[in-house]
Amino acid sequence: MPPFFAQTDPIAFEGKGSANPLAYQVYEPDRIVMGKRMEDHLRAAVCYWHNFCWPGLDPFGGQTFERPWFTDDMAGARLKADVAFEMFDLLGLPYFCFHDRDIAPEGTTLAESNRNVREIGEIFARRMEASKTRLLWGTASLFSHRRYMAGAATNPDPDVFAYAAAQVKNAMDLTHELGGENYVLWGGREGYETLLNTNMQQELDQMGRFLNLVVEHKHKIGFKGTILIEPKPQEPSKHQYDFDVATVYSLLCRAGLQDEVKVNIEVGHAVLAGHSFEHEIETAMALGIFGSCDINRNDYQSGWDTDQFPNNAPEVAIALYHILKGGGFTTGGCNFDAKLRRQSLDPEDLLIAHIGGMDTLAEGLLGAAALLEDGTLPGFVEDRYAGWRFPTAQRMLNGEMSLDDIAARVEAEGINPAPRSGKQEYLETVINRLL
Ligand code: XLS
Ligand code: NI
Ligand code: NI
Repeated sequence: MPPFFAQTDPIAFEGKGSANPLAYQVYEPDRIVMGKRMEDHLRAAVCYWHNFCWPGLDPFGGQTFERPWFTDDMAGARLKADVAFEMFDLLGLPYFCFHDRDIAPEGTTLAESNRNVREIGEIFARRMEASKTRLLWGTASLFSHRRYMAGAATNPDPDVFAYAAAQVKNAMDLTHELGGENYVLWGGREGYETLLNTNMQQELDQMGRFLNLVVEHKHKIGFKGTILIEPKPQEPSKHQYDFDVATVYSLLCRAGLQDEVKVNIEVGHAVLAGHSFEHEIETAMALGIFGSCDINRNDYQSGWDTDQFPNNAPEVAIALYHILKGGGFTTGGCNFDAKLRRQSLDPEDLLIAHIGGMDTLAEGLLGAAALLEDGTLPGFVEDRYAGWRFPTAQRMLNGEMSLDDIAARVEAEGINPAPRSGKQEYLETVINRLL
């Protein structure tokens, strides 16, 4: 097979100021930042769907990209797998991610679809022997086919629930065999269009059972990776049940799975939910369910999930500051769930987009490390809560004191708290000085 990309040498680090668009300017995998290699901090992944499947359509126009593998058959799927690994090797990034339907066409029966997926899985396994790229996560597309138009796990028809479960089993088994480090569930159509035709309690029960089936299967096959739910508030449904991190946590508690499942937080989805990305990260950290990230950006004006490549290093720095402060990634990483704009037709645009994204992440990582190493910010927060370290405060927190006890103490000691400045503007100047 002739190469798809004109570029044949792996993308190299050339440093800031290089005029070569096909070189990293900041991302240096081996550079040590806070005692750890950049590559190991960021654990970046290339996604299959936006790069190799999306044809460039928008609501008013169809395909803009011409790719030799857009044939909808197994020959095209095999070619696509080869080009995918060609790109992974050029970029030298450590991970990739896929949906079952990204990698192989749907057959006439589920058995045939599963065989197609497994055949491409064998190509992946072979290519992974010679490539450094590993699988960050696999997932199943339970949202594209019309059978899922009213939901997968939350469909009113139990046969759809069963079909989705069978599809997930195949995708999980393949993810496990390929050494995937996580398995993702994004509830594409798990939500509703109108309450007029919806039994919400029934649908939430179904969703809880489905999640438990996934976790039971994970333990049955000995999959050591993390099960992740990816929150998103709307799109495609008017309302999605996995709206944001806090909503997912309530679903997990209802299903008894808060210690089994974590979240994959996407930047653009946080924005659609009316949150900042760092809000979602910090919420997940506080609830003990932080897992992984889909790194992209939304256009702040459009109100859609525009899935653009990240290009704002200070924004990324704040997010990575919260991630590093919380201990960094374990099985998770930064998956570029991002696509080209539909006018970016050239194969090299795929490379340039990832290179720019990686440099933004690397710059953000350096910024996050600067904030942590300087210590002003974390020190200020620690100091702000220092009163809670005293024994009397601890006794209020750990349940040793009742309302009566606390009220008596306030009277006896004449407690009369003096308000302290929150110093927001000062902290904002600290950030601007360091980033
Ligand atoms: C769509 C989601 C999807 C998930 C994987 O908005 O981001 O791409 O990441 O199903
Ligand atoms: Ni995503
Ligand atoms: Ni998205």
